[in-house]
Amino acid sequence: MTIIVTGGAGFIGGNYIHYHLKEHPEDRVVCVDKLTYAGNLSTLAPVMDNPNFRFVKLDICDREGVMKLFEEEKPDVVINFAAESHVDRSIEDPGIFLQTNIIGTATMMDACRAFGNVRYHQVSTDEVYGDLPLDRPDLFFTETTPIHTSSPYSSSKAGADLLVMAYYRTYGLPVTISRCSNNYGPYHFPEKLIPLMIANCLNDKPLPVYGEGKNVRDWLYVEDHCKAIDLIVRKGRIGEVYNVGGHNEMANIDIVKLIIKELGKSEDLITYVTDRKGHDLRYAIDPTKIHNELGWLPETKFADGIKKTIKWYLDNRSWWEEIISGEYQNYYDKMYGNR
Ligand code: NAD
Ligand code: TDX
Repeated sequence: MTIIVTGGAGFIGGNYIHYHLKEHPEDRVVCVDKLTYAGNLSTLAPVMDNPNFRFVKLDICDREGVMKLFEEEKPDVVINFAAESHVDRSIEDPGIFLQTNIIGTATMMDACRAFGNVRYHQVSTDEVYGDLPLDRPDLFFTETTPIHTSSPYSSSKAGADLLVMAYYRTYGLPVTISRCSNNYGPYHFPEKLIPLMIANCLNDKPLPVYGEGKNVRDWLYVEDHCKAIDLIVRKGRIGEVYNVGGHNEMANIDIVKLIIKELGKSEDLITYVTDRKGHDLRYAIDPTKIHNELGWLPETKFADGIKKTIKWYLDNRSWWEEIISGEYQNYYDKMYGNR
């Protein structure tokens, strides 16, 4: 089968492509990516010479280009990872989030409709459910939790999810949606909490913790997310939403302290900075549905996953050093300079 993976030069899409070509070497994988600041071709270097892999530099909002690609490739499946993904950037400038995350999703689904109702999977996020209070550890997001977003990013992802369900109901497009908790692992762009803290620690730079560092995220090793998506695409029920998460909630400050300890640095590096606007307090996924229906369970424990991740950043310094020495430095100065 031929599968179009959008956003494959990014963190999760890139890991997905590596996973898919390893698990299903008989499939043809076509990666569509605009190569924004978050897209890195070096992430795909290990598969560039694979005859079953093709990279196409293309914006998912480019209707003509997308239709032409569908004509050429006649895909059986589309998995849409492409998105503007960073909450802080969405607070600074929401426009591109609406464009890529909503218009891009509609464009990909229109192409799926135009070419015989191609199977479509939308990679969404737990952030569409908003947040949970810190003092109610008994509460979790289920697939029926109401959409209740906080940031321009999560609102754009929620808008996309609503469109996906509308295309299912109105046109019968065969869709599924996965809503995953925070991922970590190799190829994670160093603007996000875990890779940013690893990179800063290694460079003995201050570790900027928002607010008091008490906000809680539910962390999942990226390969476990990739396995869940592959299962949903092959065995999931059409028209359904599946939450993906591994019951691994941690406060930000505890993650930062753990990274400091693993790297043998001092907690004096921790710097508390102005909180994120509208900062979600706690995310926590209830993964019962995907476990009961598809037998999915996370395989990597956080204690092992974080060690593997830190080792990857130590072994692949050139991957992230190149990023933080370029245009990203301007972003960093702007976001953290006067915080
Ligand atoms: P990322 O920012 O690392 O990668 C996004 C990729 O999409 C980049 O390669 C970028 O070049 C590409 N892209 C952006 N705009 C594009 C466009 N208009 N056309 C084509 N390509 C475009 O993001 P990520 O962390 O890998 O997230 C992937 C998906 O998973 C997103 O949809 C995100 O909402 C979702 N998600 C992420 C997490 C997480 O913890 N990172 C958790 C749950 C869900
Ligand atoms: O410098 C920082 N200091 C800090 O305290 C950064 C970058 C983050 N934080 C905090 C904010 C959050 O509480 O760490 C937590 C995690 O922040 P991010 O890595 O920016 O992730 P988050 O906002 O939780 O969103 C992520 O998970 C859901 C992804 O970026 C989204 O794409 C995904 O949908």
